[in-house]
Amino acid sequence: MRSPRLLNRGASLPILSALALALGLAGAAQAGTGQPSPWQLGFQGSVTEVMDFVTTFHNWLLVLITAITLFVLALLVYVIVRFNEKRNPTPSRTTHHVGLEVAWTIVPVLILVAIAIPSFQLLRKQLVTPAADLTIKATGHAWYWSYEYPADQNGGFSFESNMLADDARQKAIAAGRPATEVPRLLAVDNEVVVPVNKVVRVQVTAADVLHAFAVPSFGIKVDAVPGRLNETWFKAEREGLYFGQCSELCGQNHAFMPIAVRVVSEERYAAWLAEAKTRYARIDDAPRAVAAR
Ligand SMILES: [Cu+2]
Repeated sequence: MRSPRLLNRGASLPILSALALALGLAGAAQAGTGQPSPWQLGFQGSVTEVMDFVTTFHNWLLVLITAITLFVLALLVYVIVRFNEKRNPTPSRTTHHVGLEVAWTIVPVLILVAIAIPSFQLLRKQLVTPAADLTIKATGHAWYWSYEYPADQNGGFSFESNMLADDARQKAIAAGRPATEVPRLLAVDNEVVVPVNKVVRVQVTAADVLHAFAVPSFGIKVDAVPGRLNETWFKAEREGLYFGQCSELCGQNHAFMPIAVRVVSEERYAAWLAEAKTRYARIDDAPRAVAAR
C-alpha cells in the first residue's frame, strides 16, 4: 500500500533496480552450469573468471538500463499528467535552460563512462591470452567439430566429435550414464578433455564454411573462419562436463554440431591422454601418407 506512493518518488528507482537485479541473479542461480536448464532466465552458471565478469557486467547493465527506462517513463508520465492542455492551457515559451542542458550532457557521458570502463576491462581479459598450459585446435566442419592436440605437449593426435543421435543417447542412458551427461542435441561421441585450473588456449578455424566455437559456462565465443586462425582461452575452475554449440548459422545441420568439454583432474587428464594417443589418429601420420603417394 506504500508502494504506489513510493513510485512517485526518486526512491523507487534503486528499489526497482535492485528487484530487477535480484530477478536476474535468481535466473542465473537457477540456470544449469555447463548446459541449459528448463525455464532458464539468466546465463548458464560460470566456471571461469571471464564468465564471472560477463555475468557481473550483465547484471550491472541490467540495473542501469532499468533505472534509465524507469526515469524516462516517469518523465513521460509527469509531462502527460502535469502539462496536458487541460491542466496547462497556456504553455511556457521557455526554450533554453543552461543548467538543464549541461546536466543532460554530463549525466549521459558519466553513464557511458561507467559502462565503458568495465567493458574495456572485460574485453582485455577475453582478448589477451595468458601464458597457456595447453593448446587445442578446434576446426569446424559442416557439420561437426574436430580437435587436434599438438605433439609438442604430449599429444600429437586428432579426432572428430559428432553429436550423439537419440538412439545412441538412449543406449547410453540404459547402460547407466546419467541423463545430464548425455543431454539431447548437446552430447557428443568424443569429448574434448582438459585439466582443471589450467589455461587452455583454443585455436579455432573452419574447414569449409563459417562456424563459431562457443561454450557459455566458460564465457567464450569465437568465429571459426576458413583460412584464418582465431584464438580464445579459458581456465575452468571446476571439474565437470560443459556443453556449447556452433554459434554461427552455417547450414542445414548447424543446430546439430555441439561442443562438449570435459574438465578433469590432472591425473585423469594424464590417463586420458595416454589412452587417446592409442585410440585417435596421429597427426603426423597425414604428411607421411601424402609423401608415400
Ligand atoms: Cu557450424
